[in-house]
Amino acid sequence: MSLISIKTLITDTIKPTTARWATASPCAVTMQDTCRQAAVGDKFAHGCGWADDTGVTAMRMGNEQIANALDEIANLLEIDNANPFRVRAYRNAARTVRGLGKNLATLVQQGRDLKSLPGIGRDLAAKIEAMLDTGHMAALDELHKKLPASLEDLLRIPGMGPKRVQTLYHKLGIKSLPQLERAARSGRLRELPGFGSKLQQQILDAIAAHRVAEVRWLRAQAAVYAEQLVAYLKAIPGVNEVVVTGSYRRGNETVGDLDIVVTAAKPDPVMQGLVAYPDVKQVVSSGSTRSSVILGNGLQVDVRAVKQHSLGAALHYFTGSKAHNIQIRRLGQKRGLKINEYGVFKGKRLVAGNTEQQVFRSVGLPWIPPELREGDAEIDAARRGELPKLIERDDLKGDLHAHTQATDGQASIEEMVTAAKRRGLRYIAITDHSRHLTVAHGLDVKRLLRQIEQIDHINEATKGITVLKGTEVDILEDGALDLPDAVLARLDLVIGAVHSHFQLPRNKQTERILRAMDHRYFSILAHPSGRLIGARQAYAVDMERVVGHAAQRGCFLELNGQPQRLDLNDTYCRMAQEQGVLVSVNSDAHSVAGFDNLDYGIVQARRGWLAKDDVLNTRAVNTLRRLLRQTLL
Ligand code: DGT
Ligand code: CA
Ligand code: CA
Repeated sequence: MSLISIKTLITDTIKPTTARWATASPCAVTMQDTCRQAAVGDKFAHGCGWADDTGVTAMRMGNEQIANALDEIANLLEIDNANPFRVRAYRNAARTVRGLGKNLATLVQQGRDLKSLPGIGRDLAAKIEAMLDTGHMAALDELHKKLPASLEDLLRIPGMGPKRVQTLYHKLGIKSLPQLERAARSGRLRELPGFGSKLQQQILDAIAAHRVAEVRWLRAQAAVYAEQLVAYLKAIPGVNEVVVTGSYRRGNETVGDLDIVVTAAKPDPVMQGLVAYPDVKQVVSSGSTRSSVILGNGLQVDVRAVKQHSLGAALHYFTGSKAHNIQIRRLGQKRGLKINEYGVFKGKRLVAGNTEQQVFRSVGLPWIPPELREGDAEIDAARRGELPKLIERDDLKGDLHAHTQATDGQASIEEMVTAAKRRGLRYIAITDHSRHLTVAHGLDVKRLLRQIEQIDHINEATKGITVLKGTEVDILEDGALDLPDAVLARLDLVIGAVHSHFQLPRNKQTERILRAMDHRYFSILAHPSGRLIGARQAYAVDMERVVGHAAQRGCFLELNGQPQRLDLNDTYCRMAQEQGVLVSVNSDAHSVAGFDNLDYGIVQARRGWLAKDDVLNTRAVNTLRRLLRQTLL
């Protein structure tokens, strides 16, 4: 298992169905510069922020950092045996902050009273404002003094929530991973309530995996930090371009570090500005044109300053992938060209390097989108003139997967519909959970019928967007659906989802899913592999059969845009495309901010070579309705 930072796992291991990154960053950096400008503009309006001891610019706390601090307080309080109501208050506040469609700092600046937000009283409002002001939350600093820092390492172990850490700490005095490992080996854990031998083995496995694991970050998680640093670097006098390259620009699901290319009149102020960035915890190396630092959360950042005439070559080189670069360099060699991060050279003469287009043109290729640069098939496709025209966010006409307060969402139907409309969507399907998923307060027949009626009323009163009636119905162990036909018949679409029995043998799991797909009202298979990146493996399933069956039966597969799911992965997207199965790029939003997931879903679809026509929800609503009707058996 790859290890995502501590903060991801804390809440997901407790309740994987409400993946914490579902509503990750309220303004994610996407590949489009326009979006980046807009997002950064909203987030970094001047005049407020951390003490600016660099003289370069002031920086601001994002919602994500505040939510992380609130969650951390909740975890530490719980470990500290605090009153459960207090713990819950912090956790609810973190949820509110994370699901908020707007930047908190901006709200405060506009004079909004934070107490008007759900779950935020006077005390929490003051704490949040203090954090916006100083970068710290005193309550968290105090807990850090009171409890050993190594306790937080224990939370990284899958299956280990604050409650279990509390038991370990108070009953056995365990406060670090080595102590935990010793206790697990000696069998002492089994004496504790809630610690069976299965969990004991799980802990040993996780500790072993942890030792060799490479620390990686969800791309969406790194985006928050990338955006802030980009805005900071852009404000340094003399700086022109600041681009995050590497796996981040290629849109990988996870990133090992951030690789930033900067062009500037002179490199010195860039290097000095970087090491003076308030969130730098450690300077790994600092040179005249390249430096590496580690941020407060442990994320490494490599920054290179290059001359303007090398920008294209540097972008190409540092975007990678390594495999792609090697192939391009070989093509260059065949033409007597040397290609490196400074440019394309014929002998000593620089022949290209200003733009990426020039670099590609020098080896006879059109520009290749970063998401395709994995050294698989993109160079052949480019040579043959067969690069796909990749889907873009604006191609999406609607979203077919969203939750409301009726189950585990945070907003009402009306709020979700308004937010979807504001995002430029022409339709949105409300797909709350079904009764089997009790942790999410799933809808039974009666409640779903009431929701159907409610949606009819909302549709009558709403212009510019159509609300579709749906469900995310549990696929039961035997492949039956969790709601009766009589109610499914009244919906516009039925999304089937596996939320239980992840451990079935491969053949059984596959048969279970195929049987569900054969249900007469089945429309879309949700998050087909069931993985949670960094926290849970995909269940064993024959995805080739699933895709083949979808093609035969005539139903659709979801690409779930939650940053921790991104499920379908890129390979399965291509498999679906080859079989002619339309993919639905969905947000699975649990709050108004959750529509950001569409951006992440689109990046993943692009990595899967999908074009507009390969995606179901690029269709206008009437065509969509026709396609959905065709899935009925
Ligand atoms: P990551 O950080 O593990 O998520 O993945 P990348 O792709 O961002 O890898 P990283 O940070 O090691 O390097 C950034 C880019 O720099 C990489 O995608 C391609 C380029 N690069 C790094 N090392 C080499 C190399 O040895 N040869 C070539 N041709 N390119 C390299
Ligand atoms: Ca990297
Ligand atoms: Ca790097």
